[in-house]
Amino acid sequence: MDDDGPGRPPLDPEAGLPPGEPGRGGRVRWRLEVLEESPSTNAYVAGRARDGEAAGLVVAAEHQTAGRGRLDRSWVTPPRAALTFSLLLTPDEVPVHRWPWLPLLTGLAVAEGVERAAGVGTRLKWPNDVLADEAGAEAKVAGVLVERVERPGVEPPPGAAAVVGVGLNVTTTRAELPVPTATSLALAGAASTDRSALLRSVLEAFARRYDEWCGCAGGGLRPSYVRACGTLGRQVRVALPAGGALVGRAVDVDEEGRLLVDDGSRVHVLGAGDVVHVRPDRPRPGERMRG
Ligand code: BT5
Repeated sequence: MDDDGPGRPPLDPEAGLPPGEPGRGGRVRWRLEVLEESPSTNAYVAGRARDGEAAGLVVAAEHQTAGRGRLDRSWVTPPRAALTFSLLLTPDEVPVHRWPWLPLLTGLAVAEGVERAAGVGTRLKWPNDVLADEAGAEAKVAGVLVERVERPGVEPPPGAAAVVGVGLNVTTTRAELPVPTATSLALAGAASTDRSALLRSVLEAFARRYDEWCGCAGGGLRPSYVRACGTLGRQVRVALPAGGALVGRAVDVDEEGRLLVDDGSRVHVLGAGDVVHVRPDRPRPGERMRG
């Protein structure tokens, strides 16, 4: 991989780890592995989970060749221009109905890590997008894909594992981005595009939010998410899997991570699996959107 130029150094496997005491709350002990190339870090980590790997594995790929989004969509990134990584977790103590919070808390951790390491402010788009401003227009800088992996043969039986995948565009140029609705931290005016520092910062934020979620401390998580979520308070158009759309105001996210949309006659409760996508129905005054 010698065609990436001096602006795209490789990830430093050591510098990518939070120093000293990973996941200070103690639930996660990260072990980072960097692959030069992988079709999909989510698929790779899911395989390791089925083979009995313990929680805390972090796999980052310098180049992901068949990255996956939700609903069989794809995630496209040039070599070393993005962070593409997946985490393996076993949140045994968290009841299944609270699992939909995982992508939300991951988005929040990405937002917090990016703000801290790159100085780029972001907004979350429910359920799994992180948006940044490029030249005054809002665009997707990161996406999250959480998959549940059953592993019946694994001893001791910890139940299902969660694979948490993050794709974050870092130095990707406009010409390299796969869709006009995408942006990168560099295009959004990042103060730093050091991917190892970004990974460390996101892992630190994730460990904190994950501990909150596992501990059911709940306290900070939902209010923090609500503050960071740009979907709330907006008029949205929700594309439904069976076809058709629901138009209304996104009013809240409930205890189970579902989006509440008020269409004027009633409030609809939507899980991530109930929607194809959620788009602003019309921009706010003075606001532009890409694509
Ligand atoms: C997502 O899906 O946003 C989840 C993306 C998760 C990617 C990570 S990378 C590490 C791990 N391993 C994997 O295989 N996946 C995870 P979704 O909301 O379905 O968005 C997919 C859509 O985003 C596509 O249909 C494109 O329109 C757009 N897209 C594709 N590549 C993009 C990029 N690099 N930046 C912004 N948008 C992109």
